[in-house]
Amino acid sequence: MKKIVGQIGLTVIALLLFLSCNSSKKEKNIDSSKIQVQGTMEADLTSPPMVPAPVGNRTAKKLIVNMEILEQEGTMTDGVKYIYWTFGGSVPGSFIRTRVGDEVEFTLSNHPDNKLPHNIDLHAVTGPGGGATSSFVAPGHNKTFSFKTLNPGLYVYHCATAPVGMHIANGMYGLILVEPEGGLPKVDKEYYIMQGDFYTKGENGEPGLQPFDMKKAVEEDADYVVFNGKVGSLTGDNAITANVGETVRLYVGNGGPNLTSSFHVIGEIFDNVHVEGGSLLNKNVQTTAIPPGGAAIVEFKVEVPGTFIIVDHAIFRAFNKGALGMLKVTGEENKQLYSGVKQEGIYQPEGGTIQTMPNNETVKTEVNLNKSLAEKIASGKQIFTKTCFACHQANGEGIANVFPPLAKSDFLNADVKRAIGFVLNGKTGEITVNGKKYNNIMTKQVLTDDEIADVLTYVYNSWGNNKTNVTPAMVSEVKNSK
Ligand code: HEC
Ligand SMILES: [Cu+2]
Repeated sequence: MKKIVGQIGLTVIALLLFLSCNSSKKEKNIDSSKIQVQGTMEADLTSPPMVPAPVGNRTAKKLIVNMEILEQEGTMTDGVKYIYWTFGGSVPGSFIRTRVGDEVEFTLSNHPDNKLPHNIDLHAVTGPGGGATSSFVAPGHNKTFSFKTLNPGLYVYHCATAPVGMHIANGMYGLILVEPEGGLPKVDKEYYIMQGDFYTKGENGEPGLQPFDMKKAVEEDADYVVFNGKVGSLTGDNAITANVGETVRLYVGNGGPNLTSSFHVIGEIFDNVHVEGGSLLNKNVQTTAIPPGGAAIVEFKVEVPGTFIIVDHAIFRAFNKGALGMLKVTGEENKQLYSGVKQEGIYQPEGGTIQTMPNNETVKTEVNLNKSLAEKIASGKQIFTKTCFACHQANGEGIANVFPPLAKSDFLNADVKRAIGFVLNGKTGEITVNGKKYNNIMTKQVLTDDEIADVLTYVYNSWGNNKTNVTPAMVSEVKNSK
């Protein structure tokens, strides 16, 4: 009797073990090394911010990838040139899209005009060096090797030729996506973004062809931190786009070489993040950390129109070193989800009242309209140091490539109505100030007509400008003319 009970017990335990093994097998993937390939196809490679068409539910194939290494001069930012080393002529390099079980036959060609040998280490490869030793190739040669994609996910690839840090710092990185069996869920828009840090002999913005600076790279003292290889690769006309109601998926990588990205889209929450580019799904994420040599897939639905700023939330990198992009969403407003400004008031801590702003001449608040020029300048200076100086700086010099100067500004001095319009309504889009292009965002300033008149009078009467005396009447004229 005892023996029988014991046997039943053992059988139950065995059964349980079998079941639990089986269910964990199901959650994981089938042994991808056993997936048979059917047929051959050539991979379609794309340069950023585009990605190739989804793999969907195609069967595993022998996938031919031809990648060419090009060392070429490019533009880091206006007036600043840099010699980039690239996989496929872009930074980051061409996007490679595969599925689990593919047999990738990879040919790396080193253009005869190049000066150096290179290779490739793909983090999607299971094998020594991720392919680095098998792909080491001198200028004017090519090398072919093959590998089977065993793990689904988003992976970084990079050059691993000594000095490795220098090859990466010059732009030799990109992403390879390995889709799971059956593909990823369908979305409306997909884009490719990769962050990188750059080290130049000259300081940020110093014009001319800037050579790589090894000392700064070792010290991790980046002059530029950018998306897709240069300042402005995703701003203005280069912004990525979507329509209200669409789902957006960003394949985000970080080439480094040094700095971890705190990837964030201002005004959006990531509905899904494939953490570290793997299979773990996190939901409702504000900022996701992406280390050098790492990646993440972020997904969100865009519900309201507007320009959504993409940043490394280590925020000086965004506003001072270039890590700033834009997603422009067009479509119908949805006031229920986002109202915009509902009411503008003057907040008076003492009285505790909120007054509506004087919108036209008929509503007169207690404003001294008979201020002398000196009084206006003094009041304007106070307003300037509260609101404008954060961007245009206390001395009106602005910040190179980001915030235009107000000091000796030809743009300012040419047209006072236009300047009033900027302060009233804010400004986006390209403008040229003193021969330099700017394409950034000036936020709408919440000021009364009187305050705008004073602050602009201060600006016009400082730093070598043309001494225009701006009156509240001029401000309300511009306001009412639109
Ligand atoms: C959040 C940063 C920011 C603040 C605050 C800001 N500006 Fe600007 N301003 C900019 C940017 C950026 C531009 C260029 C816009 C573009 O690229 O389209 C600009 C452009 C201008 C220009 C025209 C270009 C030039 O250099 O002559 C004027 C004039 C100006 N701002 C005045 C002001 C005044 C006055 C204030 C304060 C009341 C102010 N700005 C506050 C960022 C700012
Ligand atoms: Cu290289």
